[in-house]
Parts: sequence; C-alpha cells; structure tokens
Amino acid sequence: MSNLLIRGGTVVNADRSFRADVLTQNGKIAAVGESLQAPAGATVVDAGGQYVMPGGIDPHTHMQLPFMGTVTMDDFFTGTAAGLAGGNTTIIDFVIPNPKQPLMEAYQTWRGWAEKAAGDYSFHVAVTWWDESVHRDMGTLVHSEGVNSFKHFMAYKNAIMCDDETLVNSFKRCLELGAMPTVHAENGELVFLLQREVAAMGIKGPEGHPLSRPPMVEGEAANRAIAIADVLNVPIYVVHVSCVEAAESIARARARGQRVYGEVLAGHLVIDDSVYRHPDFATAAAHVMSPPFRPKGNQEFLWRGLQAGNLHTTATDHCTFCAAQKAAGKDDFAKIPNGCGGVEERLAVIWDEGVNTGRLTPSEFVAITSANTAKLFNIYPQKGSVSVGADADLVVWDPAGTKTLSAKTQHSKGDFNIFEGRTVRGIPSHTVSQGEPVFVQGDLRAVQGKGRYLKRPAFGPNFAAAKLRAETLAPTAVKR
Ligand code: URQ
Ligand code: ZN
Ligand code: ZN
Repeated sequence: MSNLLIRGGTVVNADRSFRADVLTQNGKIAAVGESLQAPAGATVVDAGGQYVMPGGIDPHTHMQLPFMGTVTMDDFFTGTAAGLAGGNTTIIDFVIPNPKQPLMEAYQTWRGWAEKAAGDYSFHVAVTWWDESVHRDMGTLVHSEGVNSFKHFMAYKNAIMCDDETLVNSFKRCLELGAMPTVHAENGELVFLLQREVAAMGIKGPEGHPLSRPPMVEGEAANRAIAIADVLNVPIYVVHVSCVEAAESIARARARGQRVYGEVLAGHLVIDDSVYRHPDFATAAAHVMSPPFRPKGNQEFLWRGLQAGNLHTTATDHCTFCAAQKAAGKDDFAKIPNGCGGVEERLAVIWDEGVNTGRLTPSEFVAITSANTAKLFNIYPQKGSVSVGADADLVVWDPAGTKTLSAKTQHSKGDFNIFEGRTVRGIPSHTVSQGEPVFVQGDLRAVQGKGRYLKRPAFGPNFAAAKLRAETLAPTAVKR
C-alpha cells in the first residue's frame, strides 16, 4: 500500500471544518494536522483551496439486479467505478431473494457478483417471504456475515412484496438480533389496483406511472410500517422518501420520540413529475422508478426534512436500465423496468443544490452524504469520518470546479442521465479509496475486484432500549 499526503486542504467532518493535512498509510488515515511531512516515496496531492471530506456512502444501490424480467446495466464493477468518479467510495446494495428462496443462498449469489467491485460494499438483505428458515437465516446473517439491516418491499405484488405478517415477524426478529429493519414504503395492493384502473382509462404511456402511485400510496405504507415498528419497539429506516405524506409520517413519529430514520434520493430532491409528460417515450420511460418523481413542492419539503433532521441520509437507488430495456413497457407502463441511475452524480448535485444555495453547510453535506449512513448502519467512524484510524476513503472537493452532467460523459453503463444538462459547481478533483487515488482530475483508475466486503456489526443494548419504553409505559398489573 502506498503513502499519500493530502496537503493544504480544509478537512470537513460532520461535526466541524478545519484546516489540516491528511496522511494515509496502508489504507488507513495515519495523521490529520497542520504541516504534516510526506514520508519518502509518498504521493502528494495539493488540496489548496479545496475540501477534504469522507468519501460518499450510498446506502441504496442495485448493481447487477435481476428485476422485472431483465438485469440492470451496471454490474458491481461499473457501478462502483462510476461512484468513485463522483466521490462515492462505499455502497450498501441489496440481496433480494426470490420468494421461497433461502436467504443464505441469495446472499452467497450476491457475494459472488460483488467480488468484481472497485470500491467497498455491503448488503442489506431483503426479507421477501417468511418461515422458520428465514428466521434462522436472519440470525446467521447477523452473527456470521456482518449484516445488520433487513429490507422489506411493501410494493411489487406477486413479486417481492411482503405482507403485514412478514413485516411483523421480521421486524420482531430484527429487534431480537439488533438489526435495522428498512422499508420500501408503497402500498403494493393499491398500486396493483391503480395500474389496472389507469390502463382501463386507456393510459398506456409512462404518464400512467405516477397516476398509479400517488403520494398517499407511499404515505399509507410509511405510516403503517412506522406504526408496526412503534408497537414492536424497534427502530425503522424508510428508504427513498419522496413526498410530503411520507416525510410527515416520519416527522410525526419522531416528534413522539420514536426512532424513525428517513433516506432521500438525490433525484427526488431536484426532479419533479413533469418528466413523465415528456413527449419522447424513451425520456419519460427513463424516469420510471418507484416511488415516482413527485409534483413540484415535494422537493423543497424533502430539503426542509434534511435541514430539520427528520430525514437523515441521501442515496441514489442506482438501478440503471437502457432504452431497449425500458421499451418492454412501450404499450404498458406497468411493464417498464423501474429504476434510474445517479451513483456518480449524487454528491455534486447535492452540493450544488444544497451547499451553494445555503440550505446546507459543508458539514451538514458530509452528514447526509456519508457520516449519518455510517452511524445508522454501524460502520462509523471506520467510514464517514476523516480521523486517525478510519479507512482512507476520501474525496478532495473542488468547490470552484464546474461540470455539465450528461450520459455522454458518465461512467455508468446506463444510456440515460436523469440530471442531463445540469451544470454543477463543486466537483471531486480526487477520490481516494483504501489510500489509493482512484480518480484524479477526470482520470478514473478504478481497479476491478479491489473493493472489499464490509461487515456491519449488530447494534448493541441501546438498540433494545426501545423495549424499555414499552416496559416503562406498560400499565402495571391490576391487583384484583
Ligand atoms: O424499488 C427499488 O428500490 C428497486 C427495485 C429499484 N427500482 C426503483 O424503481 N426504485
Ligand atoms: Zn425501492
Ligand atoms: Zn431500491
């Protein structure tokens, strides 16, 4: 492993910004301070006038996902490499077993696929069905494989959707294991009905997609998942919160003292539902993802949620399908594979729309793009912090650099960019992964297979503290 000295920059962590050099050795941060000396043979990066931040952590990607009859364009190499080009150094992807497929079998399959990753990765494991073997495999995954989060799709009926029985059993098991339950919160029964109703009205194009998934479809499911978690006294993490209805459910629960956390996609922060009315099918279909992009006004509400601390992390749900794949839904919007890209653009879009507008400080930017995810999934400060002993995953950020985002220049294998044409100010000049410069002023040096699987320890007794709340609140036995 080489030594690297990043000199002259301003270090930005979630808690503070300060002038300091950063020295890395053997893939770890060895020193953070003023006037550090470069060991013989060290690589030196001049970070004058730039920020040195923890590498981005994207808690929601789907590389190489088999879904809706096809497989995403990005595999674990191209997807993680694209992330490195955008300052993202870690992904948390998803193992999604088919119903009745043993969780451990699916987990081994995804582990195999991910060996080609260029950056570090970890997995949430989806619980898509329930029986005693699922209960058992969740324990194995937590105790032996370093999984500390389990995903539940409340949408995608007749595919990977789980019902309330599965939610209740799995959330209960999560509490026992000290694992975070997470949800894709859309009412899949309503979607299934509305898709047929919208089609029956003769609407076959992508404009039908948001009509079949109105915000209350998400609001109801978010509220239901949060209520189940409340009764069971388990924390809960809601992925891709896209609308007021879901964000308000989270804020209300948090105001009652419940441990609920929300994730927001970069796309949902800056794109509205007008994209579905684009006259070009391919353009409108390229934006088909779930939950859909929402009417104007929802985006600002999500920004306020991040500013208020009711929403905590940002992600991309990077799940890329090309035009030919999206054309499967040419005559039926319900058949358009759901998913969009973003793993390379997330940091620059959120910096430009968040920091340059004054919504976020640089430290708040670090919190919502890296540190909060590391804390919520128990890998802080190994990840998410520029501090001695942490992994040397860093991004040197040029606040004056500009770039126009485009499918023509992206590193993703997708053929569309939902941020097409957006010119951003604030871009990575260098990305460092395991102490190695892997992106240097536009030159991507990602190495296939260099990425490591990240174990994430189960949460400790504080996680179970929620149970105490039940005991303290439970009425004392009535003496008869
Ligand atoms: O629902 C998800 O998160 C996966 C299947 C990606 N697709 C999407 O539309 N979000
Ligand atoms: Zn989802
Ligand atoms: Zn997803």
